[in-house]
Amino acid sequence: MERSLVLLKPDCVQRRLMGKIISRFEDKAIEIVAMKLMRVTPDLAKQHYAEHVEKPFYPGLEEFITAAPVVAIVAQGLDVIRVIREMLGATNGLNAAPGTIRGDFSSSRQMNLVHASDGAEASAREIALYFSDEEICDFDSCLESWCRAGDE
Ligand code: FUP
Repeated sequence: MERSLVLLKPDCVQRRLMGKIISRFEDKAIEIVAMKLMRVTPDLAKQHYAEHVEKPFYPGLEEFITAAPVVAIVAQGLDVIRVIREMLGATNGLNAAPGTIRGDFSSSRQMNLVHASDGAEASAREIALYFSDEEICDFDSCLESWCRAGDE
């Protein structure tokens, strides 16, 4: 089982798209094991986007990500990091394929609705930034035996 840190960004919250996006993950039988509405502070933004802090677009990115609440989610499933990245589509909504979340709902590079970890190392680092161990509620999913075979 793998975990990914997913953020429904301020544009997703403001546009009332939270339910639609969460439904996509639920429809795919991805488990949600932690979720909260919260505000990203400038300090948290700098930690989250540490690789981008020196880039010219960073000030605008920080302003955007701190401008309204986000929904932080820990998603769990087989190969979930790759699966969710593919469900999101290309970073820029204008380039994202139709059928992907960004392809269907975003027309922007910055306002691309959802963040998801891009690898196992990023996932562990990002989950620790947003959640304490106590906030993660792993549970036995009653759907599991009907969503994949036992040897998958
Ligand atoms: P992603 O991995 O798809 O989240 O995208 P990146 O790590 O490349 O970028 C992080 C965020 O910075 C993206 F959500 C979009 C934003 N960004 C800009 O706002 N302007 C840029 O020129 C590049 C990225």
